[in-house]
Amino acid sequence: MFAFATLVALASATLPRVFAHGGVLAYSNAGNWYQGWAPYDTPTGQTTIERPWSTYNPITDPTDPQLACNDDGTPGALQLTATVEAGSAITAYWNQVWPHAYGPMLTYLAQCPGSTCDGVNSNTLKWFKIDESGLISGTIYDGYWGDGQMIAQNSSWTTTIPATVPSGSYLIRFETIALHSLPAQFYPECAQIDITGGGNLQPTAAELVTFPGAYSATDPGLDVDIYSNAAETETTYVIPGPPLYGSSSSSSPAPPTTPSAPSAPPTSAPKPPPTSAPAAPSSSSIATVAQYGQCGGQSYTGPTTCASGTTCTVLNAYYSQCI
Ligand SMILES: *[C@@H]1O[C@H](CO)[C@@H](O)[C@H](O)[C@H]1NC(C)=O
Ligand SMILES: [Cu+2]
Repeated sequence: MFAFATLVALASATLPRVFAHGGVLAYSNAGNWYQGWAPYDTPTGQTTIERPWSTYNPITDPTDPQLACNDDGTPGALQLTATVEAGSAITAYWNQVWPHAYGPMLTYLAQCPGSTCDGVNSNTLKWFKIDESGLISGTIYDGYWGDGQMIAQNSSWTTTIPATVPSGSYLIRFETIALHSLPAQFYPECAQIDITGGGNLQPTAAELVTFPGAYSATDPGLDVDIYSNAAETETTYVIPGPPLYGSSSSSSPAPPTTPSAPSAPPTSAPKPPPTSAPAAPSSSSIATVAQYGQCGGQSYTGPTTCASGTTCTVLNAYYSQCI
């Protein structure tokens, strides 16, 4: 009997936690809705502005070629391209409800040679960062992050295409990085856009990076143990990647030295009550969650019993974790 229960626990613990991960499923710009690639449907017949991708699992190796666009970079057979006005806002929608509230949000552009990104391998491009949000307030351990804001914004992120970007064919790469476990988890996705009405500020050499290449596992913003004692008081976080586009250009006005006040995080939002483990239907169905695994949160239906020595702790309404 004991052996059987142990077996059940092991089997449950090794099930893929598909619903703890995901990617960008759709985009919107200027009132247009663009359904994204569906990674678990047959590729045949799919037509979308998003580059194909194949799994909800995160990338955890910064040298993985898939870090560029979550695939080998080849466009789909019926690849579309959205026309996007420089200066307009484009929104990427992740799975509802995105589970990871700790880590930065980043958006990059890469211009393709020639008049289309069709057929262009994303690993050959130079990328520049046009948007980033790291630790907005509080501490590394339990502060309000770009990722938390993404969740609060309908699990979506909106980036404005800088009006100064030259017109042309680009890949836009939205990325959320999750720091709740090490190694850090990267969730990048790319879409093809033609930027119109642009300006003439080329990114500087210092602002241009490749994927892979832009990140290293030892970057201070990636090699972060958010559960360390130091993290409980640390309020500074260094966002990985190159300096923001426009920030190092001599021809552009110096950026303000004080960051504009971030929109106030919902500090007074009532904390959800601690997840009370629902009564187990029978004693033989108890599976335990390993340290740093998910054990609760809205719409979570997996095991809620933490491995001995760890406690199920509410991180936010959507995510409780064995710590
Ligand atoms: C929230 O995101 C979903 C897609 O995940 C979208 O269909 C819906 O319109 C969005 N709601 C708002 C208010 O933007
Ligand atoms: Cu996940």
